[in-house]
Amino acid sequence: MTRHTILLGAPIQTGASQPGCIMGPQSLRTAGLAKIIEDLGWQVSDRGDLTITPQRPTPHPNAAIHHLAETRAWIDTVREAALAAGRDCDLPVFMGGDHSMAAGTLPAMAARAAEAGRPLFVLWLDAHPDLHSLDSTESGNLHGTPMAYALGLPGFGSAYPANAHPLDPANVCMMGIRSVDRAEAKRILETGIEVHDMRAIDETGVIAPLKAFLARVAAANGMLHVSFDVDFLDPSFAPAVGTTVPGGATFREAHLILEMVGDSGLATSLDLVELNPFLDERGRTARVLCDFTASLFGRRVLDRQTRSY
Ligand code: 6HN
Ligand code: MN
Ligand code: MN
Ligand code: MN
Repeated sequence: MTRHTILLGAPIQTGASQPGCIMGPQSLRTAGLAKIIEDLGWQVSDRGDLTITPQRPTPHPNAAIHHLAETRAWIDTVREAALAAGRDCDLPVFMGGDHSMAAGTLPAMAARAAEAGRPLFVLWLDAHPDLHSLDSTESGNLHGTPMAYALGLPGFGSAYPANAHPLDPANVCMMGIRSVDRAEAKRILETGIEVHDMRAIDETGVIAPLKAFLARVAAANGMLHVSFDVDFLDPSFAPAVGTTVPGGATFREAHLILEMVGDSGLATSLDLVELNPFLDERGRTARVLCDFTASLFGRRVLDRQTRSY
């Protein structure tokens, strides 16, 4: 039976410090994301881009925070549309937008998994753990908060919507981490989240930890959400992101991860976030993201068309 994916754009940039992520979904479309997935034998529907209405500012005791009202509106809008997309296809692709989008997609996929009576697992590919609460963020950039919120950790008060389906930290695996703030480090220890930072990846490679994680997902009949932040990648070949951190995943490491996830057949949803096309070089980063998405959707080297960057 033909498998079906839905592309859903969430042009959010209010969670980041620099503008540009608003163009992320259009850049992925321009790079040919739909056709690339179609060519792999999938049925693809593009549901277009979500929007929010203008918001009146909401104050917060943490004065660093900006665009709180917009972020809340995006969380509500994304969560509802993501849940619908999750019900309507096998593997929705949520095209950000900055990573605050995941404060909508993660709870939505958790709700979807609960409906299906299956646990949700999350593979988090990012330079950052995004474990800030509204109280702990120093930058005030709300793309640093979605994982803390999705886990149901304290520090959000009623500023973000109540999260009815918190993730189990035991079901989260982070790879690529190399920039962690103090409050985030504390939360990693407290929650016991599995974090493979770049030092660990240098020591063990990506294969062993990823295999072990995928085996856990399979054994639990879990659903698997992959949250892919562009800054997971080394900025030398993926420059289109506002929060570059040196020492990221190589093309080969990232490619292998996405192929292994693709081979497992376990992935049930994907975030592509933080692409800032204003910072790209001739569409290079958008094309790299499309390539990795293709790997997740089943493209293998021998099927692969010659391509140059
Ligand atoms: N992202 N921890 C830093 C902050 O400002 O809170 C960086 C956050 C980056 C967020 O990459 O999605
Ligand atoms: Mn992130
Ligand atoms: Mn429910
Ligand atoms: Mn990041």
